[in-house]
Parts: sequence; structure tokens; C-alpha cells
Amino acid sequence: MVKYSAPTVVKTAAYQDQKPGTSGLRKPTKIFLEKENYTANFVQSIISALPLERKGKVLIVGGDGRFYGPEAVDLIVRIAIANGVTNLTIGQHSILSTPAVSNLIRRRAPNCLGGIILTASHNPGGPDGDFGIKFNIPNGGPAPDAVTNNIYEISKQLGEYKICQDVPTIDLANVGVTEFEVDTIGPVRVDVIDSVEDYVQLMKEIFDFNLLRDFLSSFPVVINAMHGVTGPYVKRIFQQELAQTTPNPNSLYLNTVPLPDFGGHHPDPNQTYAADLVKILKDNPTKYGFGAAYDGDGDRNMLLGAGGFFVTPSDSLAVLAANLNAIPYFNKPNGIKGLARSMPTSGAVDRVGKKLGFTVYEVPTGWKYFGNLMDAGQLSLCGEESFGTGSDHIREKDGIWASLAFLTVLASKKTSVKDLLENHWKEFGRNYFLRLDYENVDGTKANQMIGELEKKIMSTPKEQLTKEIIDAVKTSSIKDPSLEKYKVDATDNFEFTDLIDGSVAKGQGLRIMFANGFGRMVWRLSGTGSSGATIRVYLEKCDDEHVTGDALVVLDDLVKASLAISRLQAVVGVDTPTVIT
Ligand code: VG1
Ligand code: CO
Repeated sequence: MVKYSAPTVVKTAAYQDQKPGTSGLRKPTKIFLEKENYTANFVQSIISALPLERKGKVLIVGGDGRFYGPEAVDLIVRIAIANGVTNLTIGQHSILSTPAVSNLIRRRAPNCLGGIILTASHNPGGPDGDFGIKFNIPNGGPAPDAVTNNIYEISKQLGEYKICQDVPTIDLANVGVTEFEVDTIGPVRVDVIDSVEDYVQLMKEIFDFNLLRDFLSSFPVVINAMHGVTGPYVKRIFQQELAQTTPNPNSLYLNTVPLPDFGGHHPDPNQTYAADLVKILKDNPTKYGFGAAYDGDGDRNMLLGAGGFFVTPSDSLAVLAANLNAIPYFNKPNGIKGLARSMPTSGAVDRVGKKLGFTVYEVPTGWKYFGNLMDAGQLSLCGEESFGTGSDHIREKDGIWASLAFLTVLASKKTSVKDLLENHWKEFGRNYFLRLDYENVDGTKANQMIGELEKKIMSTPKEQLTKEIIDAVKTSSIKDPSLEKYKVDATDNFEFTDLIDGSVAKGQGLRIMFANGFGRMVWRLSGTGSSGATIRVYLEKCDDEHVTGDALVVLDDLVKASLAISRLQAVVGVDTPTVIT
């Protein structure tokens, strides 16, 4: 075996800003490229946080195909080996979706150290876009706060990193195994694997591909990979596996080639950024019965019905919860153990849990908070309003899985998306939901607004808050608001204690809850942005009788109330959201 020289130690200056947010470290690509050792420092910090027992254990590495990914992979290989990691598994072309990494980690357990995912998810990519680095732990899930805090602490004090300068650059274009020896480290093995194979196997274990294949043969769909990582997965699963015996030439697959800059777009599956998909469905209302789009790293999904009928992620979670028995995976022996949602996600799933007898857990925003419940065998299906849906088949949200799950429900119920939703609302009642995003606002002002709002909702008497809300509601399309309906019941800043390990997450979102389950307003600052601040406002109202209204019309009262109560315009200087979901 070829032998390379021992690792070298490189002196470096620590950075103080490498704090992972809701999901990994995300910054403008320029920072990773131009600040000296910025990537190397963070990678060393991740590796330093790993257990010292590294020999013979594998580290998974892959990303969403964005600009600078392959260079970062090369650096990770060199730094990991220099720190005693002797086995690495990398996706071909450095491509692995976030759910695929989670699956690979779990398949390699217990001999896996975790995975490093090179992605800034739905943020734009390219030299002028964003880059990101995320670490997943051996259960396959995003590193919890205790781990990311440790990585951050290490990064702030880092004085040097270790690197293997002369080992060969791994050929990422071809699947294969590279073996060599490194002085003082020993034998090393690097596998470049097919990016989709293991994931496809998993999907086949979960779903009935025969059922889906038959169904899709007469039910044309439009799938939009948005030039993100899901392209190869869409091609293999939808265009090959699910079309083998009964090709469905009528279905349409958009943007299935991963591009380093996502074609210059936001790889963010919402109605604004996946407008091409929405338009095709609207223009061809009788041709296509279903549409789906995924984000850059493949963990998010947007689902649409014929004519562009929009399914809110909160509702798709509830519909799946009500129909899980249609999916083979959730029949025995796995069964359905419990349901969960992030705090801002609507309570639609709570209604299902209540009626069908499943516990519904509420956790802060971010997939890392679901992992412990799943590991403890208490949670089967969970979701976030931010286009995230998933189950305990892995420890990440999973875009392709979500669309296969939804299609399975459609296939077994033999119904359209719109009918499925409307019948669901008639049975369970409806939670009207809107999220307003005020993106890229001034960070200081956004913090000021949240600070002042917290003081206000915690110290103003509830009757006074109710009055202020009613005054604002009077300016909306709802003319005679009753004091009864808008009565403020409780206010807080959401705090969460993990049921399994007792860890506490504070300050997870300001909430005003109305009496009698009428609805609520929630404010929080995004933790995934790379510059400035993004304020998210979540509005929700429940209705058991009128279930087919338009959320934008029905929630006009709370839109006005949220603006008035938060003083958004006065403090931050904006009053029109950049994205409405
Ligand atoms: C957002 C979403 C959150 C999601 C996170 C990561 O976080 O609100 O629900 O888990 O993105 O998703 P924030 O802090 O910006 O609100 V992804 O697809 O970027 O990994
Ligand atoms: Co994502």
C-alpha cells in the first residue's frame, strides 16, 4: 500500500462567529472562501468534538451539490484522516441529500461517527450565495444543542488544525474504493458510493412500489427538483423505479440536474420560488393531479393538487397522520407510536391525535428536537410548518419520502388532493394558518422589536392586550369583532424541556394565545439566515364549521393585529412580508 507522510499541524487564528444556527453553520460563500482557514477551522472543530475512539469507524460526507462543495469535501478528507478518522464514505460527485446522509449513518451504525453535510439548504448558492456545514450525530439526526455548543466553544479557542497535505485528492466522479496508509495514522479507506442506492432501498422497504407504480400510470404528476440535490433521486425513483412496467410519459420532471448555483434561483419549495411548478399546474388543471417541489438539500417538500391547490405543510402532516395505516411501514411491527410538530406548526395534527388516540408532542423549531423522542420509541411521524415532514425511518425531514407518503394516501383513497383535504377538514375541523416572513431586515431593529414585544405581552394586562387587538381587527375585513373571540388567554416565550434528557431550550418564540382555542399569534427570529435578520410571524385560527375558506381572507384580522401589537412598521420600518406561506 502506498504510504503518505504524517499529518502536519497548521497554526490558525480562531473565529468567534462560527455558531451553528437552527441547522448548521450558514454564511455567505465568500466568507468560507476568502477568510483564511474559515472552513478548515470549523471542520477541525467538528472533528475535535468527536469521540476519540475513531479507528475503524466511518464518517459520511456529502452535500447538496452547491458551489464549493467538492473543495470542502477534499479539505474534510484531509483533516479527518489527520485526526485519526480512518474510514470515509462520500457520495459520488459529493452529492448526498440530507435524508440520504441520515439513512447512511443509520445503516452504518454502530460503526459510524456521524456525517458532515455541505449545504445551506434552501438558501441560494454560488459565489454570491450561501454555503453551509452541518454535522449529524450517530443516530442520523442533526447535532443537538449540547453538541453544537461544544463545537462552537472549540472553534472560539482553536489555535491549530491537523491536515494530511500529500494524500491524493479523491476522485469523486467515480464510484470506487481508495486505500492507502498514512504515517502515524495507519491504513485508511475512502469509499465513493452511488448517491441514491441506499436511499432507494429504504424507500422500497417503506412503501409499496407496485401500488405507486400502478397509481402513477394513470395519475400524471409534476415534480420539481429545483436544480437541487433531489434531481438524481427523482430520476431514479420516479422516472425509473416507479415507471418500469407502466411508463407514464405524461408526468413532468423539472430541473433535475443539480447545479452549483441552483440555476440562479432560491432552491426553496414555496409558491414564490417554485412558481414554475405552480404555473404548470394552474395552466393544466385537468392534466396533472399532483405536484411536488423539494429544497436544495432534499429535506423540504411542497405539495400541490390539481390546478395548483396548495396543501399547507401543517395540513399535509395532519392528513398523513390520519392515514398512516395506508403506508406499509407503519403497520406492524413498527406501528404508530406518537405524533409531533414544531411549536409554530398549526394544531391540525393535534386534532388528529386527539380523535385517533395518539400523543402529540410539541417541540421548538428545528428537526434536532424530534430525535430523542424517536430514539426512545415514542414518535413515528412529525412535521414543521416550514415544508418539513418526516418519520422515524431516519432522523431528518425527508422531501421525497413525504411525496411518496402523500401519493400512497391518494392511491389508497382513490381521491383528488382537494377532496382529500376538504374531507379531512370536514371530519377533523380546520386550522387556518399563515406564515409571514419579513426577510433581510436590520438585525438590531429586529432584536429591538422582539425585545419590546416580549416586555409588552408579558407585562400588559390581558384585557388591555385584547382591546388593542380588537382595535386592530376593526381595520381588517372582519367588521364586528367580538371581545369574546379575541380574548387573550395566555402569553409566553416558548420554553421546552426535552422529555428524554431533560435539556431546556428557552426563548423559542413569543406567543399570544386566544381563549377557547380560537387561535394564536407567534413571533420568532429565523436562525438560518446568513445576513441581516428575518422575522417570522405565524398566525392560526381554528374553525370547525367553515372549513373551505381562503386563509389570506380568513386571517386578515390576525395579520392586522400582529402588525399593530408588534409595532413592526414603527420599529423595523416594514409592513409587507417578503414571503407569505
Ligand atoms: C427554518 C425553519 C425550520 C427548519 C429550518 C431548517 O428555520 O423555520 O422549521 O427546521 O429552517 O430547515 P428558521 O430558524 O430560519 O426559522 V432546512 O431545510 O434549512 O435544513
Ligand atoms: Co433543507
